[in-house]
Amino acid sequence: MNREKVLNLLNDLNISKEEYIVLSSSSLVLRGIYEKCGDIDIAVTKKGFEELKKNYQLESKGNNWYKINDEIELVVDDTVSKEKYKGFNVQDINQYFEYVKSANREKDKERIKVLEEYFKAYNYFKNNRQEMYRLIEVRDNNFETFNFDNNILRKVRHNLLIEKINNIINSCKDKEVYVLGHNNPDADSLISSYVLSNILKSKGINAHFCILDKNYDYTFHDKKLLEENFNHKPKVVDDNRLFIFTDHNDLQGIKKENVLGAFDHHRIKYEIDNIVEIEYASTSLLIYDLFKDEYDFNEEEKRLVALATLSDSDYLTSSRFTEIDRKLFDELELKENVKDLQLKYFITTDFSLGVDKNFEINKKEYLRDNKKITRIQITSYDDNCLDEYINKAKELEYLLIWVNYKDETTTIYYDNEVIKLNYLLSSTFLVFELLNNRKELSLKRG
Ligand SMILES: [Mn+2]
Repeated sequence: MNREKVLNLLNDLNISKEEYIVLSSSSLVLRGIYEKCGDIDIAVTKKGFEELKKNYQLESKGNNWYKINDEIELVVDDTVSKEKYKGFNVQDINQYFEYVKSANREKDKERIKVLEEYFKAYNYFKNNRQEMYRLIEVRDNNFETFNFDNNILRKVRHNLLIEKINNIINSCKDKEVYVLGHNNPDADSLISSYVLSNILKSKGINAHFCILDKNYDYTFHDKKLLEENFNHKPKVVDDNRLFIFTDHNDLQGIKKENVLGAFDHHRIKYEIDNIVEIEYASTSLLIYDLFKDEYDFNEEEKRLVALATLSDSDYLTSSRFTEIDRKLFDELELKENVKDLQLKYFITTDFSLGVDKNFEINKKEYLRDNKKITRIQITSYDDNCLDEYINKAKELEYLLIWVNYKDETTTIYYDNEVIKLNYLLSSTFLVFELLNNRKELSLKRG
């Protein structure tokens, strides 16, 4: 049987998930490391055994082994070492590996080979922290730059990711933890921290959704969206708590030892040890994807995840929003029309404020090749004021990114050069990449 079959059989099994452990080859199929297994073996506690006796006609096979049906057998045994896998208890993979090696059975030869290959790659990434983070970050579709077979990479990545998530969740056990987005939170920050705090609570963790008592003003471009759609009040706290970060992974002045982990979709800053960072359109969508198999997202949570994703992807127009994101977004079954929501909540630059004021409120500082760059981002439905803003950027020596959402064009001014793009490019990071590539090209030509 394959993974899907194993999952279905386990989900249909009438016993509480805490009272059994999935064993041997079936546990490896569940984790995506083996393709197939003959049947499912589980180890159950005494309590779990009583549960099963009530629900099934068990057939004894001797040595504490029983047959539940043609597909599942159990042993009453509470000495197996276990790991968590998406809400299931599974046998510790190292314990299983030692067992198949020592059992020395003909049928295990192929399996040992598969596991040896798996562990070779697994240990490589375990011992190279940056490589491990890079592997986790790229999702399953972008393995070109790694020196392992794609199939192995997929398995290793999946299990390293599960391990990271488990580490973060285990570090929260028996503690009071505060889930926090970034300063001046936007929709994705608030929604991801709210949803993650609910998920942690469902796992018995004393978690709160919070904001700090400073820099807590909601960012202006999501204010209306949040006011009309998000009526959950975060706890306002000082920074002397235990935190889980969402939607950012820099310390922002918080002590490193106070941060148990982070879930994010921005580049890793290596300021926090336990981090799950993957390139999704929004952190909320990332959290949805990581936990949807083990947490039942309610209608409101799904809608909020969808709204956060709209806000973080310029209403699904930005290059950040990929085909894989689209599939996940569709699963959320948002009932409203995206264009209608965009018209209602997408705040473009208010030109009545005047050019000086807009340069003041839309600027952000970046470091590029050790040079400080101030960038201004303008969003608009026309290019009426474009020339005026280019002149101002020239005068102040700023980088200007002008995004026209009606024509779906972008105009970039930098260093006395105007670049016109016939697509939307609102990420400053990607604009830097584009500028870098142009510099390389002109160097080559020159
Ligand atoms: Mn975000």
